[in-house]
Amino acid sequence: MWLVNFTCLTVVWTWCHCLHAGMLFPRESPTREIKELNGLWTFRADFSQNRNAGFEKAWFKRPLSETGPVIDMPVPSSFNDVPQDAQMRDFIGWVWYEREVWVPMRWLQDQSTRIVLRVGSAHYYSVVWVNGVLVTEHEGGHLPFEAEVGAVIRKDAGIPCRITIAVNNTLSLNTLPPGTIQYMTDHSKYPPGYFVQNINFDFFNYAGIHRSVLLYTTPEAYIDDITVQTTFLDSTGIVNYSVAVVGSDRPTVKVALVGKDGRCVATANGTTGILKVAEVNLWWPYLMHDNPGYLYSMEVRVQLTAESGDKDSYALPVGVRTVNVTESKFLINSKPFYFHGVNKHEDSDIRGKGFDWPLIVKDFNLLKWMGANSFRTSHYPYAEEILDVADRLGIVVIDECPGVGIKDIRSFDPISLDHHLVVMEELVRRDKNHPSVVMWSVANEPAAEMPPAGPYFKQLISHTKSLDSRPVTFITDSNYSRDQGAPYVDVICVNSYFSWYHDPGHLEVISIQLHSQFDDWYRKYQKPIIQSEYGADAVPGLHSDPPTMFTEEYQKTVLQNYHKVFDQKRKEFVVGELIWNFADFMTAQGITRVVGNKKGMFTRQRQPKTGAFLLRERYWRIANETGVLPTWAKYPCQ
Ligand code: BDP
Repeated sequence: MWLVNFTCLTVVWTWCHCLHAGMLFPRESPTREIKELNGLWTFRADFSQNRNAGFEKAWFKRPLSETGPVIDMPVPSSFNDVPQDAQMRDFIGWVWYEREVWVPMRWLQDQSTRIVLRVGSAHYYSVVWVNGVLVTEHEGGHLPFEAEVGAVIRKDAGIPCRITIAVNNTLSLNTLPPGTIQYMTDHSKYPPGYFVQNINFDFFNYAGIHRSVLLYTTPEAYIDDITVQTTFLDSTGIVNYSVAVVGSDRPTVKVALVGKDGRCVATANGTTGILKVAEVNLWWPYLMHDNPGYLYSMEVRVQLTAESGDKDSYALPVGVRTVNVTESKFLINSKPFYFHGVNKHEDSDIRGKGFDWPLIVKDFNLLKWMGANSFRTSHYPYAEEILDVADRLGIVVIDECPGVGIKDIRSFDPISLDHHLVVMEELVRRDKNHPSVVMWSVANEPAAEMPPAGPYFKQLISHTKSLDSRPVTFITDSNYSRDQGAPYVDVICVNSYFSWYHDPGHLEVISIQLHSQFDDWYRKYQKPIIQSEYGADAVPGLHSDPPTMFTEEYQKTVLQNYHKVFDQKRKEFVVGELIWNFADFMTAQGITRVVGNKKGMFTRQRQPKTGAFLLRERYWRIANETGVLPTWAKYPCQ
């Protein structure tokens, strides 16, 4: 089918290769430069009947403005809400982005400079050309991809370099998240060729180039990847590292660990090794220590011989901490950790899922204000920059892949599984070094009761464990006795909406149902449990007493009823509570959504509802009770 026939594009690479190995976040260093390509790009949506005109007429071969009308489109941003046009908002198919850029002469003249084009993320399927030459393709939103483009650019030195990116947002049974295209063939009801995109997840399928596009350089012999794993023994921190170097057979690798005060605390040589740090400053979560989020800088230098100067250098932030799970506890640095946090979305007015620093900083300020110590990246990986901030602030993260809405039995086939395995590899490769990331989530609310779910999740979870030592979970809404995936996870994460989707309006049943939920799951699995979602919609400004559904009072009362049970069960085996949701967010239109999902503690514009104040009191109280709250952070203090 034309909308999703991505594979026909695959070609034999002659010019450049896709990078399958390391995916270090681009950082400037004495040997690396970055040129950001954010700003206004030229844009056209392909409204042709088969959505394939761009490929048939080779729009990538010439400037986009020469093949038809174009409009301005900001990058990064979702395209949907930017034009004043309902057709664009709900567009399905290929959209085309283009930007011309001057590449610095010195990059081109020095033949040994590698020039890499990197897209932070684009949703969903992307094809990239430079000066009309195909340089890479990538399947999946939310994760970065890149291609080495020096050879292509050098061929046409002297003219600006033209970057064309075609992005297709069509979801099929084998994409993550899955979806289906439905053609409406009853011509008494629909015009010829009419189709809709069906999805089984509850957020708007925003699309476009969502994160930064960069050109960056490395030397020809370069640090391709770094992996660290940390632990500690008494007061000594231990950092096991390995460095992958490409472009040199026997490189000399020197590693130094530098503290916040600029003092070097450990050194080592070689592509693998151990750094030992006396009197280590451990990485602690926010509100668990006087000095949360302590990061060392691991400075890696590569020389071609022991005598030569630095060929390449890269500084990786490193937090020294451990994560362990027992039958009833989640331990960080061997101390019990209780998640009092939120589920989020990358979502805001106009930009949709587009990366936006003011929004990100505001959200972290709100988390700190609330006394939240954690969030889950529901329902897909968030921007790397967000994880960097979480590392620095000590906010703990459950890192989720886009395995959301897997409800159709046909999506449990080998093609989907293969792709799901690749996505987990890309996710772990990207996020493995972030101390804030304490657990991987492989999916949200899959149809775990279906027979194929068992083998599917067994393989997915064991593959994820083979990539990294962190605990792995998936998020369930199934009954404990029918869940095919739970036997393989380290922590049970349960979503439930008592008195909302079940027994709507009956607040009085929350307590009994929540007790049963926890006791049933624990009896069956003896694993720690996180309430990974709970909540109720509240239209801001809507009030009623006694509480009725959709009012701020009802939302608050649902939370209070849940909290009473959490307070009993957290003395036993419940290790966390994550509210659904941090803020209101956009969804597809439907009769259960009033301009989006309104379960936020904050509005979409980040103003607090009544529930936000309730959670704030609670989270600071919990932090106080643990007895480790630093002196600077007593509530209410700010
Ligand atoms: C949960 C889903 C979440 C939804 C939420 C809701 O995991 O994505 O937004 O329900 O309906 O089951 O509000």
